[in-house]
Amino acid sequence: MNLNEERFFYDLNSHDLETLIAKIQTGNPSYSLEKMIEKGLLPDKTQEIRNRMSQIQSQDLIRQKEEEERLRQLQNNDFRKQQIIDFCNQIADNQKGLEEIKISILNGVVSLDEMAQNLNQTRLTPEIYNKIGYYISGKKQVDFYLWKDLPPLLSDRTDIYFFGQPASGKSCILANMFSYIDKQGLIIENTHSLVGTQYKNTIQYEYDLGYLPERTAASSDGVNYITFELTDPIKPEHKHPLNFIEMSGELFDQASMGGVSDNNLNAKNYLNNNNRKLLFFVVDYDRHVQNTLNPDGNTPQGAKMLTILSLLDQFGTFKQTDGIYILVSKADLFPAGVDPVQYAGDFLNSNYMSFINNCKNIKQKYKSEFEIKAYPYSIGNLTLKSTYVYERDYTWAKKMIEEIVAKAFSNKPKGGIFSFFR
Ligand SMILES: Nc1nc2c(ncn2[C@@H]2O[C@H](COP(=O)(O)OP(=O)(O)OP(=O)(O)O)[C@@H](O)[C@H]2O)c(=O)[nH]1
Ligand SMILES: [Mg+2]
Repeated sequence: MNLNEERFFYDLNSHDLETLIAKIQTGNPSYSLEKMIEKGLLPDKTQEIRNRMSQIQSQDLIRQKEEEERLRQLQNNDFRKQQIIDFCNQIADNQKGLEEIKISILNGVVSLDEMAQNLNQTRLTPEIYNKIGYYISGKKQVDFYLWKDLPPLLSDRTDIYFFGQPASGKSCILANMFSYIDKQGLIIENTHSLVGTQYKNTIQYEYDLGYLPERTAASSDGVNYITFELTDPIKPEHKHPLNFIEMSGELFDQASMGGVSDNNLNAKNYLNNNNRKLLFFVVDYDRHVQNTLNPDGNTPQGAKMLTILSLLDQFGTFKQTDGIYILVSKADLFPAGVDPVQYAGDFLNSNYMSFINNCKNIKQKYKSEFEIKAYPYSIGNLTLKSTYVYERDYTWAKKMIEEIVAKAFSNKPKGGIFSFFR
């Protein structure tokens, strides 16, 4: 034992607790607790040291656990952050649609706040982020009628029908047209079909914000009837009273497969009333291309269109028809650089020849003057997996309005005489 040790052990019991513990904690075997006991450390003091030492040990343990937890949390945060960044980038890369994003957010996969916090590290623009926020909190649901609830069609108007299979783009085309005529100030409202007017206003308003109409619920036999007067853009004194009738694609499919029942195509004798009619057939370009790549075994659009033509023939609809328009929808997906009108025509000629020939036969059969015309149609450029329009296009709405104005029944103000304005 050296001099220092001797001195220390000489008045061992007079050292305070901290000094004793500090000595023990040096790890020097000459100052171990056992050594101190051997040198006469009082039992009380021994016990106190033991208590204090085990307290220190457990505090160390807690601290160590906390540190481990902190590191794990940091790793988790990094992981979480990366998850959010990946989620946002997938949106920016057009891999997620609005509804899918909404479901992920409602299920807590990510939150809007977390997205906002990390936005500047992602490719997602604040504009699209805000659109997602509004979609989740504010987008309205639109109702469709059931046939039984529809008001009768107003007479002395031109009825404009939209036919096409589910998701072919009918509602989007209407939203785009309504938005166009609203912006041009060409619309005079009519409250005869209130739900129809509400539907029109909603899809137009949503389209103006970039959102698309909801798909008509698969289970319902939805139909909408929208009525208003269209002002001729060139001769504003001419007003065209119109009835727009949009049938859900589901109903179109039902009719094309199982024929007509009281519940579907002509439940209200709409199709054989005395109003003049313009018929729009919407052929889904995108679906056609997808089906060519991956055939799905469903009835092709052309075949359904043919069935509908023969049903309309049975109703005598063509006796009142002033025009058949075949719209090749989603024309923004045509190959880059093509002339859209030419391309739509060629596309129909190569793929829908028998439908076109049948239209021509009908025209001959009824010795009608009416025109059969084909147009491409696009509502603009879409992103978010085709659920959001970031750039609106009114080229085709303008063309269709010109067609409608040229063909539709006109209600001249002076003298109140009705005349057919062609
Ligand atoms: N790229 C592109 N996609 C479009 C266009 N118009 C519609 N779509 C897409 O097609 C989907 C279906 O369009 P809708 O207008 O709802 O189809 P619909 O014919 O009314 O369908 P139903 O209500 O089921 O009868 C939209 O949600 C868009 O994703 C377009 O001009 N371009
Ligand atoms: Mg629809």
